[in-house]
Amino acid sequence: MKRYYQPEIETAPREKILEIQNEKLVKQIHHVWDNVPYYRHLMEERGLTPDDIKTVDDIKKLPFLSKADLRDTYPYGLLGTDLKDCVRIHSTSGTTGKRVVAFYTQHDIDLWEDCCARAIVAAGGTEEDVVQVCYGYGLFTGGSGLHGGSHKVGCLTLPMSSGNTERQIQFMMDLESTIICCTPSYAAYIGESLKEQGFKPEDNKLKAGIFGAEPWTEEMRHEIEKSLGIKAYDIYGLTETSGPGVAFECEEQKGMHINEDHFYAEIIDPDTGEVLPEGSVGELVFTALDKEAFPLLRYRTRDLCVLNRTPCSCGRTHVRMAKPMGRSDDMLIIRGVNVFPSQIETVLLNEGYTPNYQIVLDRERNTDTFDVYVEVSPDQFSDLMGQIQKMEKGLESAMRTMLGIGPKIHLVAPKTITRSEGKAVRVIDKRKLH
Ligand code: ADP
Ligand code: K
Ligand code: ZN
Repeated sequence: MKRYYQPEIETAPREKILEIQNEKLVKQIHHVWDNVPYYRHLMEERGLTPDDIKTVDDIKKLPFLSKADLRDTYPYGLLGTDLKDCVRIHSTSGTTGKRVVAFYTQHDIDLWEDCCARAIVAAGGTEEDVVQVCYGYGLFTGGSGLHGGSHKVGCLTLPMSSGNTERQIQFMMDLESTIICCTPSYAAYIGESLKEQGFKPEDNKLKAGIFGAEPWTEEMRHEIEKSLGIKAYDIYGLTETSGPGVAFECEEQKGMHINEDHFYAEIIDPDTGEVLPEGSVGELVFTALDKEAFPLLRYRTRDLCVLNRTPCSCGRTHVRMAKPMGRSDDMLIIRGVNVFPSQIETVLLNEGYTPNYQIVLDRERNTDTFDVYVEVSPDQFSDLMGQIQKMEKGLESAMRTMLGIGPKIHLVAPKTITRSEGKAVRVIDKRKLH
């Protein structure tokens, strides 16, 4: 079986990867300097010219770009080519504010789809596979990215888009899909729906799933693997750097290989901007080395994670990034304590609950209130009607142990928390309304 989509580059020696990065960076700096006046101005402010950037070690001299720069220059201010050379536009999901738009030339689409093809092959995909893409199609990058990658690998591609779960299941069964691509929250929902329809995990032909676009825990992975009877692979990316496929998991399932021939990664201290030594947890920053239309340099993702350069048994030589634990702006500060929604998910799944929950924050008499609504499963619901209060207390104390702060838990009936077909909405923060 073919293990790599582009073996020569995916398993290239480190020196070779560095050489490619340095060569591409020098070219890219000139491209940006010549074509993006906004960035040229940021460089000039620091007294930099393209001659100051000779290798990736010089990247740290360059200014950062953040989402604020993207909003300030919306829509065309960071364009690196003539609009007539662009063939596609995508937009962020707008999870954390106003949407930003990204542009692609045909070359940019090609390299993006190559990255997604690498992810599909790493998950065991070949031309024998039927790939069901149930990420949203449209402005969102998830659908098109995996769709393009699936074509490149030669898989039979089912462009389902998200939603209409009944039809998803019918096609999955009738057309014998072998690989499914969607958000992990939608995968969990599909798993739940299959069970409700009386299907066992071994009744479907799925062998693998490629899930990303939102944070998900290891516990969630096990849940999905069990309910769908598959191996679940993580995939990471963001619209600004093209879309999913910037990094992807191999069969080791221990971190995602970053496609370093296209993206140079740094980890910085989110407060000071200082580049942190390898192995530190910090904010992930990407430089796109060969994107033409939207050539972001040192883009701050706000995703917190850690890089790992130890060799991987899969033979790929590209650096691995850990599962992002969430964005720096996903972190909730509740009565002074830092809380990530992913910690709550971990506790719930460890304690045998469903991953259907919602966090509601508010303020009462100048104190934050912290409520977590947790759905019980139908089994729990019928056995345990009388024991709800005891369960709520048990969960409150498990949360207190994990978080250092105790939410008020409300167990709610099955099917009362809205399911997500795309990215899940986990937090409702009403505090800002006061
Ligand atoms: P938005 O920023 O509006 O959500 P995108 O669809 O471009 O728009 O989302 C990119 C973001 O999604 C990333 O910055 C990251 O926070 C999150 N993300 C993508 N893939 C993963 C993943 N595998 N694990 C955790 N978070 C992810
Ligand atoms: K085929
Ligand atoms: Zn690997």
